[in-house]
Amino acid sequence: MSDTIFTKIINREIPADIVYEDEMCLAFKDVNPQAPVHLLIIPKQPIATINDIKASDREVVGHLFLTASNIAKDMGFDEEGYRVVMNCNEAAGQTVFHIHLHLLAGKPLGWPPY
Ligand code: IU
Repeated sequence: MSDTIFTKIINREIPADIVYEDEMCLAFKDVNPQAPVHLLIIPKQPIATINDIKASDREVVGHLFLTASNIAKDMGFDEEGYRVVMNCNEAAGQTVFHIHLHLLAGKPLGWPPY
């Protein structure tokens, strides 16, 4: 797949407010937050959409969820609650084609999300 803006963030070619990084993933603040806390958790390995996840990616994809859980706990949202969501393709609202978990917290979140 071609690089997206998220590869540029990983490579520090453009700035982002990075809150966590390890060998597999990066978490940073969304530039257009939809909640008081709105982070994006992305794999360093680019995968365009959920449709492109392979069995061999299960460790990295699982790691995104574990990272979301750890960040939410560190920020104290594990009791109150938070939302983790990943959009797939345009109709679901995906605009950047490098998979990312949205971590939203800090206010009551409505359901369904439309
Ligand atoms: P989506 O699920 O693909 O719609 O989410 C993409 C998110 O990336 C969206 O919430 C944007 O606000 C966010 N974002 C960003 O944080 N920094 C950027 O440079 C760009 C998009 I482009």
